Amino acid sequence: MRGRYPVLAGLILALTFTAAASEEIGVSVRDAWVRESPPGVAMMAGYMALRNDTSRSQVLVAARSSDFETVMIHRTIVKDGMARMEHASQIEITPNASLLFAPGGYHLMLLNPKRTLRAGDRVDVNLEFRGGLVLPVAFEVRK
Ligand SMILES: [Cu+2]
Repeated sequence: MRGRYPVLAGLILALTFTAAASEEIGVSVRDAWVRESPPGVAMMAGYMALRNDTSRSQVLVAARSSDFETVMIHRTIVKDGMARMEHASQIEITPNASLLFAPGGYHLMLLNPKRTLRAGDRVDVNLEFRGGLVLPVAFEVRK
């Protein structure tokens, strides 16, 4: 099942500005962005589209950024009409599938920024997958 396509797709993605790809793990990210927070709010949410072009499951187990004290993987769920956030210790991306981090669903919870981040700024986040592999992703701060 592991043909040339995942490698080729990885190379093409690596050449575009916002995309990050790792041939080693065959996982890529596009449209990575962080929502700008009002002044004084020490919490931001990060969104992205993750793609697994390998023929096996990939498991995201952690995320880290030197711009934040803490980064957690969260999921917003609505129960009995109330929205709340749940911590996800790991997220599986099934083979040849995409997983969306979007408002109202999965997001990276970025806590206690170490510098002021405004629209247009860049935040570097390392996504860590089971097996010890790390995928660096550049997130753009947007309004
Ligand atoms: Cu959250």
